[in-house]
Amino acid sequence: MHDKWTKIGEILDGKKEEGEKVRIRGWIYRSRSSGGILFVVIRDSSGIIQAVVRKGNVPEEDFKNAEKALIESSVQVEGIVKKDERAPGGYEIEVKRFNVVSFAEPFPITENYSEEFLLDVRHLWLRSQKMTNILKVRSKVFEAIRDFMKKEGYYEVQPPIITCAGSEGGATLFEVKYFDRKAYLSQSWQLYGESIIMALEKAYCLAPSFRAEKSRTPRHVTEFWHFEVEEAWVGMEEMLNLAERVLSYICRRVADECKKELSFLGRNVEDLYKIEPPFPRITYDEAIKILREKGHEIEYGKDFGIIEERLLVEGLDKPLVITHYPKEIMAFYKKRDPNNPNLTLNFNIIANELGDEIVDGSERESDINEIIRALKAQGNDPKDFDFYLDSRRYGSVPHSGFGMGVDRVVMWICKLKNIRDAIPFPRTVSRIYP
Ligand code: NSS
Repeated sequence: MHDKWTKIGEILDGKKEEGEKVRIRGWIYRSRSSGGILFVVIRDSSGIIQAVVRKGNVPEEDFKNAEKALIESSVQVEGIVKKDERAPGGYEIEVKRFNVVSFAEPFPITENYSEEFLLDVRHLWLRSQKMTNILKVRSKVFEAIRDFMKKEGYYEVQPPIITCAGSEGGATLFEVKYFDRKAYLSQSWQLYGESIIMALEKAYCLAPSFRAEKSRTPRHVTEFWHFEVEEAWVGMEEMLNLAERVLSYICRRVADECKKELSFLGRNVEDLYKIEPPFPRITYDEAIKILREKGHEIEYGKDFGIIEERLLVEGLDKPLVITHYPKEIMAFYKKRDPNNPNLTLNFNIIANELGDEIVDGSERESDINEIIRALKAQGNDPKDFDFYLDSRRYGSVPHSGFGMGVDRVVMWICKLKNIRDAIPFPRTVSRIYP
């Protein structure tokens, strides 16, 4: 046996000659036998391929072991590459040696499974082709974000996860017993981000955020990955432009580099190449008008939920930007619009097709008294935010930022129905196992 291991994907990509000897290693994906021949489909991280084990072509013990080995047994196989139109992927391996590394017990995931059961055995379901493809796209999304931000000159910063105050309201704060005090899991790096940019000017983080969301919706989890940007000396327009460009870059990178995965998941890559700035753009007031024209009655001043966002993106082939929401429903840090103090200089980006908010951004309020007023109006004690107020006391500058829900972006790109499927081990109100 030669030393080098071949990845199954290399064979499927035609990188091995017909008749070439290869050695692969992986797990049994499925297996059937027919008159002294075993058809064993083997998977590794790069794909699946059929291995044909014929009695008499392999040592007797190898054949017995191959016959005995159940699904998910780990194996090492040596054989000859053959082109075969009928085989899944167009290639198969004529096996010469079949070595079982570890015999698996009967695998609990069979043909008929419920969503709940698959979540109970998530650690095993991750081995499915569906989850493997999603996780590859997810990895590419993170890679794309980091590459884009590096190219644009932003510093990556690691914010704290255990925090003293939240920026997104008390209702969704996870409390942590912290020795003899209370602390909270981070909802957003926002308060820290606004302090950090007084040093770094251009900064971002990729970190988990936590929300004690009781709502059981297909777009909420209690732990999500948050890509947040904060930048000194820029206003809302520039920040919105950055959010559009990074989203477009993510889509292009995934379309360029994950074609096979996207096709498996049923996503047309051409649709991703269309995600080019500028995105269509309306104000909150215009959105209210459109909703009412569509026959959806909504009170002015209410935040949009899933129903409104889905109605608004109907028929669009790019994400929708909604700007200038009413001040009263916005977090304390969003800057008032100088032209209309009832509104803020903020933007949300709603993913087309999906109809979920993937980005929330704004210019930040510069008037410390206005921040204190809004903090109190939203039931906060300004004392808990004193360090944050220092970012306004000591040489503040105009600045803006946004937060992007990365899991929702993955859900959108992979055309998933539930955010849970975008995450290896999703956390929801009812689930922290496995
Ligand atoms: O609450 S946000 O709308 N905004 C913030 O946290 C700001 N402090 C961000 C900033 O300006 N630095 O959350 C931002 C995004 C939102 O648009 C969603 O895409 C996502 O984070 N998000 C979530 N994803 C999954 N599950 C939950 N529960 C969730 N909450 C927000």
